[in-house]
Amino acid sequence: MLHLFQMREITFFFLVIFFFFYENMLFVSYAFFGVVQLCLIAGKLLKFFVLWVTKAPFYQNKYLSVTQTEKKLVKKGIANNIVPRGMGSCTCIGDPQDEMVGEELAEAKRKDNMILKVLLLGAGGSGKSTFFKQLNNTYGEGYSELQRSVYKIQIYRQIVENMQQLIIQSEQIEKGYLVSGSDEEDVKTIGIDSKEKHLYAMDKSFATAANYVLKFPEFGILDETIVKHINNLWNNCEAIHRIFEHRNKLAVADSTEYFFKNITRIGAKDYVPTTEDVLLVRYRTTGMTEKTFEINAGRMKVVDVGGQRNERKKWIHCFEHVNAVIFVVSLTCYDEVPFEDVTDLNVSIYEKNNMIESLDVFEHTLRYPCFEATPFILFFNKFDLFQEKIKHTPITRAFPDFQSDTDDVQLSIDYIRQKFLDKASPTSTRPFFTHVTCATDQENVKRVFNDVQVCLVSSNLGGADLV
Ligand SMILES: Nc1nc2c(ncn2[C@@H]2O[C@H](COP(=O)(O)OP(=O)(O)O)[C@@H](O)[C@H]2O)c(=O)[nH]1
Ligand SMILES: [Mg+2]
Repeated sequence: MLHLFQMREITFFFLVIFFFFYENMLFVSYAFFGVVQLCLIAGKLLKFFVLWVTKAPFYQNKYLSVTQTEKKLVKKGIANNIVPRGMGSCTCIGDPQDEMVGEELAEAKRKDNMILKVLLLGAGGSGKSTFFKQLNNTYGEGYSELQRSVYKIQIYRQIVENMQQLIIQSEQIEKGYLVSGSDEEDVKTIGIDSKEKHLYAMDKSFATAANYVLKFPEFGILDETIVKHINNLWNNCEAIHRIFEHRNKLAVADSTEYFFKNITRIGAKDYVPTTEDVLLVRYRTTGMTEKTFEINAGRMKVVDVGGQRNERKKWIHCFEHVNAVIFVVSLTCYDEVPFEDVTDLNVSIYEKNNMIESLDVFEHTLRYPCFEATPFILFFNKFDLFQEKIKHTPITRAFPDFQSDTDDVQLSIDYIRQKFLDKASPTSTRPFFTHVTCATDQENVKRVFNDVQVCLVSSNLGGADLV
């Protein structure tokens, strides 16, 4: 209670008493100040009494550094990262009723200003960085012309490297490198019948173009000549297209087709990447990037990390104080070979499968003790590409036990989803959410992250049961 009275007031009070007894010249003036101070003290005593009797919530929270709601969250271990606005700023006592209303408003503001820390995890190529870029595009400052220009070199690299990869594979098939096993074995592992290998060999007329592309420097800038040769190979060479059909085993990104088709625009001297180019470029993330976005009037700090095997070792450092893990799964990776296992078309999709690797990474991630009670949000991503792929390639490539109608989109997704959910311990109370997503579709990302924000805020604050 003493903190209601300031030292100044107490000092004046004793001075008045002192001069009253010694009747010196300053008695009148000090007596005046003393009376005023006594009135103020009496007023404060009365106010203190009234507030105490009515147990006004304002008073109870007034001297706490966090609110009761925030205390509850911290106790539950789900809001250790709450940063209320104005923490540490000074406050003053006003009208109790105003303060009570103000407290409710402040509480709402504090909830709004919580920063939820969310980690984007998942195998390499699942779409983590694309989500991050899309969030920056939608809720961040977007990409200025200068920032988009930074991606130019990565776009050039993806085009040249992927074309080089296609040419190298064609040469290897031609040399007979891929037909060492029996015919049956070849069909099973690479999907190419050795009797058809001539279809994968490039015509001699493409030799100049192929040699030029193969010798192109790693960080070279596209010019008219390279654009002409790549255009020629992509538009006229059947073998290149046939090998491109096997890109799932070559770590050749799906978006490469888009870049090949747009190479004339990209090869122009005044080329500035569009936002679409930025979203589609495949660039292996190293290290981690984080940014806070305003979503649904709340704030979410999103952390993007590298997904390749060597990069995953670095994740451990970001595991502290996380409100949710968004685990991204590429729906289309069920017939893809992990980047680290790509050597040539000989690799068997049944032995090295990106979907199985993704399941392993998921299981491994769930086991980290610091994630024991952390909500997991599963994004089954690349729905646009999945819809196309499922028409000709069933998910039995990863899950031979899948018996259902093989080109049924919904059944296939349900099966994949269940495979991931089965990895959770049956005794675990950890909440899981799942979403089918398309990271390149801005509207879809907006909707999904709005849901994520609402779900996390309401479940964190209200302690609601999560599905
Ligand atoms: N079509 C399509 N492409 C996607 C989608 N999500 C990611 N990609 C592409 O997949 C590639 C790998 O994505 P990236 O975000 O770099 O994967 P990360 O390794 O998990 O960060 C990039 O070329 C993206 O443009 C999607 O939903 N649809
Ligand atoms: Mg990445």
